[in-house]
Amino acid sequence: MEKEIKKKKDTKVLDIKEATICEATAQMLKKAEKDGVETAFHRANTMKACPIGADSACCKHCSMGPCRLNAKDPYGKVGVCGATIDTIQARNFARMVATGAAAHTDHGMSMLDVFREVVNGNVKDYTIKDPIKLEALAKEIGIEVEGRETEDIAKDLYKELERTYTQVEGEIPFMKRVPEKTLETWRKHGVVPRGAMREIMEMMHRTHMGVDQHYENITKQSTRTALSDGWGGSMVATEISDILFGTPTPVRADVDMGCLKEDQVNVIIHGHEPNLFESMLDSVSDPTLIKAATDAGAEGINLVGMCCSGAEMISRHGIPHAGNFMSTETVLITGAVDAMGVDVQCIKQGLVKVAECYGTKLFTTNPRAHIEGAEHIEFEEHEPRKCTDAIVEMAIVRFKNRTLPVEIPNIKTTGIHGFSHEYINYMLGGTFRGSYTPLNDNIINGRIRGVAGVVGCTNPRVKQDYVHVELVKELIKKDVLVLQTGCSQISLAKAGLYKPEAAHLAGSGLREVCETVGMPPVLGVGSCVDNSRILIAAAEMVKVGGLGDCMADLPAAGAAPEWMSEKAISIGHYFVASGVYTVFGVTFPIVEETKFHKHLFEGLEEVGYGKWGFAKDPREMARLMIAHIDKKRKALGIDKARERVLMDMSDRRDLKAA
Ligand code: CUV
Ligand code: SF4
Repeated sequence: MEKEIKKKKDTKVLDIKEATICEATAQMLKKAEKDGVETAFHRANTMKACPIGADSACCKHCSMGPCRLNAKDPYGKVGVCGATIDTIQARNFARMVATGAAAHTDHGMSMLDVFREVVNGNVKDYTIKDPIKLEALAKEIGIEVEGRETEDIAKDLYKELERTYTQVEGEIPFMKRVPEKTLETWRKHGVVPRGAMREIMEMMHRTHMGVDQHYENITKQSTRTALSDGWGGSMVATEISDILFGTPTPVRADVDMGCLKEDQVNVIIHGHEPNLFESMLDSVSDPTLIKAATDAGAEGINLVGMCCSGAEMISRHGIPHAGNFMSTETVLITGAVDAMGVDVQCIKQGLVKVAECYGTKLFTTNPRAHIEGAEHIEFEEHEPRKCTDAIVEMAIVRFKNRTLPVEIPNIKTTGIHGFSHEYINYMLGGTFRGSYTPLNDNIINGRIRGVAGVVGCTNPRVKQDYVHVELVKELIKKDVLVLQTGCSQISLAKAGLYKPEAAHLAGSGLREVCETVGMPPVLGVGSCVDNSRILIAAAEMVKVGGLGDCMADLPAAGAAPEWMSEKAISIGHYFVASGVYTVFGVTFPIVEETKFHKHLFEGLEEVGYGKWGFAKDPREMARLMIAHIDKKRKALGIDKARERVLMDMSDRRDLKAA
């Protein structure tokens, strides 16, 4: 009996080697065991995912249910109202898109709020850092700029971009950036977004009990909603943040937990909105606060980012980054974090307990996101320093009272981050002829096989970072240039792929391009909302010419190998809608062999969009993406060029060897 109980317990022990390939996180998980601390890794280990939910075979949209269908016999049963498996799955999927899109668009709208207040002179702590981008953007969407003051242009830009959210009829402003043929497809299908608020509202309406009950029609609105995110709210968030805080250019920066400093006051910002982080940047540079820190016995104040806030700040300013989504709890186990300030999205409630264990001060700052057990100090754009100064002051107090031993993993990797689409343009084309022509040329001549976006979260249901790293390594080995955002960018940065020297891991064609330009084979472009940079780059590639006339023609693919959030589903769907083959890992919330599954995985492509794909294994994922890229190369008639260039290069090597 005794033995049996013990055995049962053992099966619940977390196998750290299977949980993560991040050594710092592994070290902290070992410490967690010693300290008796629980994290999401442990909870995922003991809590089995609900199998019916995992298949999206249940509905709780009304109180005649909740209804459960049978994934093994999907058409054997319908809900009480008669809803079929396709309706139920399409509705669940649609609501994930709506929630994800709402998160991104609400974030974007907050950035636009700050912009308006800056332009009107009501907010003085932020300014317009990139007036050149402001003007270029205004011009691009049809605002008169010639001979006008920046302030006037900015006012018009605000009014124009507000339509992204509030417009009830017509097309959102950034539709002007979409390649003509792609836009034509969207118009034909009636999915050009009007305004994000309208699309999300309609999506929620249509998924109410007894409204839209045809999976194809539901998906149409999912598409429209997702596009209002990618080409709407997310794009506004990126562009306005660049205008206010600066457009990223390459910058050297460190990642991993070794960025924490034992002898300094460590402050972490985790969440998504750059205004909080920017203000914190000011706070930690304030001489009075620095003096307070040194008076408390610290060598200084050390500001570090995490998750997407961090990905955005490492890209824009080279602020060190301590780790991605699955490391936010474990980083607190170091005992070195004096304060963590969070705003919105991807903030685990579990942080409260871990913070408590180590006496770390955890602060919520956004009126949208309080957490029971965390102290709330509201962040207010008109007086941002009030919040961030207070957090630093509390961090100093915690530093002074540190009692528990600190253990910081001595692991830190350096790399180059901050490739905005503007910079990619400049890097490849040079100052005077900045353009995507050289990129297109290198794709056409076959040195670069194609382009992939590898993005998204980490998830305790799979080994942290492993799928990201293996997938990207495989892609670059096969000459696919990889663009990255969010937690995936951090996974690869930790693995050392952001060093220009990592070019030696690339295939000979891609390596040659990287070495000529001096860039790493993997380009980090920022946070999740910055996936819009990848859309803009793709649109630019179409416009430059030679690679077909719509985005679906490009030899390109996308992946979110360790996704977990509803935002990821919205991102995936706007990439698919834009013409990209997008492969997700971990799990896909749909029963196979249903009409809805077929619609997403095949049907959409047949009518001119991209399509969804799924694979758990990174090599299988790479295989699917590369096969798609090769299919597109063939359709473009450039498959032969690649065979030639590869032949040339090995010939040249042979010559050298001889
Ligand atoms: Ni917005 S959405 S875990 S922080 S990438 Fe990271 Fe990224 Fe996913 Fe969240
Ligand atoms: Fe069941 Fe239909 Fe109600 Fe959903 S909407 S819970 S399927 S009765």
